[in-house]
Amino acid sequence: MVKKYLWALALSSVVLVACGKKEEPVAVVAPTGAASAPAPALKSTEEKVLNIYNWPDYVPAGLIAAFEKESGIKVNYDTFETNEALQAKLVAGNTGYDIVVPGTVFAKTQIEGGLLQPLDKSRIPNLANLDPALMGTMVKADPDNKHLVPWAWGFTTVGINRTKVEKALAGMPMPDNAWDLVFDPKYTAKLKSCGLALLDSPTEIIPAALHYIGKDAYSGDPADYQAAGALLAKIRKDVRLFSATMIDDLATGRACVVVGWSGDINMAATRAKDNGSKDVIESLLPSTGALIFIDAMAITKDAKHPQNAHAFIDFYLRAENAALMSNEMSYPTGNKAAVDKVKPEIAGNKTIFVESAYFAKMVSPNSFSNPAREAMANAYTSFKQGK
Ligand code: N2P
Repeated sequence: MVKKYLWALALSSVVLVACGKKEEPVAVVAPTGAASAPAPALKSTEEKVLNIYNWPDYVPAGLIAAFEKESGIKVNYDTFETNEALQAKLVAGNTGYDIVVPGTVFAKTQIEGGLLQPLDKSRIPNLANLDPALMGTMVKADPDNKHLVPWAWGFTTVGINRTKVEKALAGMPMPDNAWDLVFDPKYTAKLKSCGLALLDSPTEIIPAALHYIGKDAYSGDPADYQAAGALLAKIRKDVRLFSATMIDDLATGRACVVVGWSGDINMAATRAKDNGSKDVIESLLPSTGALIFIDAMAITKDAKHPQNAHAFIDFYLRAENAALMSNEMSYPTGNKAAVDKVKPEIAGNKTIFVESAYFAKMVSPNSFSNPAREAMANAYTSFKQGK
């Protein structure tokens, strides 16, 4: 039985097989820290306000209200659509935000640049609920796990409205590698009739293109960016949308094939059904692997309400709240204590909690150096302008 979906379990599958335990269903074990009641979080002495800046469609309904009710802290919750947008705000300074949620691919240079402050872990007892394997991979961006607490992880991949795609392909078989649907002109020429949409962000699209042509998605070589640009130029005329509203674009039929985020594609499927559509919307698992991302909460260097920020982080790390995120937003949680609270249909969805064999194929997040980000931005701008 291959049903290993937690970050830790996916990584440890080899060990399980070696121990001859491969027939056992995966037991999701609560970490020892979660079983005993954690020490209560320290009280905040600040004005009762907290300013959060997170991605859209990422927080379960009612979670913020529940925190406000319990803590008496008023939360102002704003959203940003790309890592680039958050980066620009942080670099400009005086964001007014206490908590921000960068992808780890950007967080490394943000930490190095002093834009984020170290956490006071004595104020976050529920850190014990986190999956040590995931935290272990995050040290690449955040040595000693001093600044970042995972909100969710997921992957950038290809999403389709299968009903519309099959119609547009008119008998042409689906490719083995789903990335072909968005990067091979043979397919995009046909799919442009029902709508190809790409995330409107250089650091989402260029790494996927690099990976498609067999290069390191986090390459530091300018020549690789030229090559990615050359690939993208060939599909430019077939792109309908550079999108910041992917869930709706897919759910309402503005797009039939996208490069998007796994959970958003799954949310589009649910939204389409809720709207009464019979079309089948799917998040695909390209044979050469999708690109993993990890988004993490961090406290800005000039946060006015750091104690409130710690209180919210601890609140979010309660097992039931982290599970709610997976259940409602279709992203896997990095909270190990939450996993047995995830609904079976979410835990069993292989495009949310992927199986270990597929997990092993995916591209792990790395960090973009500042020059690499610049190269990406340039390649992307030329692509978008069609030059
Ligand atoms: C938005 C999820 C953001 C994932 N719903 C990409 N960082």
